[in-house]
Amino acid sequence: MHIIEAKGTPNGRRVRVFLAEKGIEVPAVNIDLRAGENLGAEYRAKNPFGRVPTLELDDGTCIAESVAICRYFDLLKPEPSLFGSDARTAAVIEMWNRRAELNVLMPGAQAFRNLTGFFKDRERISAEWGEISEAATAEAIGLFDAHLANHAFLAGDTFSIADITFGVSLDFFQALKLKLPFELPHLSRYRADLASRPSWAAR
Ligand SMILES: N[C@@H](CCC(=O)N[C@@H](CS)C(=O)NCC(=O)O)C(=O)O
Repeated sequence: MHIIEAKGTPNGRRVRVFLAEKGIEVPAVNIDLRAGENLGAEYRAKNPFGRVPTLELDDGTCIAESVAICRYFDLLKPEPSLFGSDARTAAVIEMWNRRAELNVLMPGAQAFRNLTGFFKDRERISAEWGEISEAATAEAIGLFDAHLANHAFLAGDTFSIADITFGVSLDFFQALKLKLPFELPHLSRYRADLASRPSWAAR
């Protein structure tokens, strides 16, 4: 079993932080996104969407999508629970994880791709769409900050997959210097708490 990934990418880091929380080690096979290794026939046979990470099992099964990979390991090793172990907790975690993916990670990634032109050799980009996406991400982050005023973590008192999605996205966007409200007060407290977890060093 191994994970095909590209160091420095946020989706790969989501899986790596999750595995560190669980205390699970999985070997990595790194590929070069800049060189387009993820777009070649060999990789697309494993993941036709050409994105990383992909978990390749010993029986040849390939599992892509970061959350699907995390769920696989969560079922193999349920403790500590990062997806919630009762109906109410699991639903609240799912709600926040989807909010983090759909309202922060996705538009922020669009801002990154369209403002920096990092993949302009392989996709059409629009600076205007980048700006719209950046503004949408900033607006969503404000809603997260307000929620964090009264909650230690997104789903309440305990750390979950939703915090991995949200916190890893913020770290990535800050490193890229996207114009987002990183200094909001509750967000700053929350991010300091995330950074103090040993798992947060995972890349
Ligand atoms: N929904 C996927 C997204 C995967 C994704 O977009 N990965 C990025 C790196 S973080 C990628 O492979 N980019 C390469 C490209 O777009 O060519 C997941 O959750 O894993």
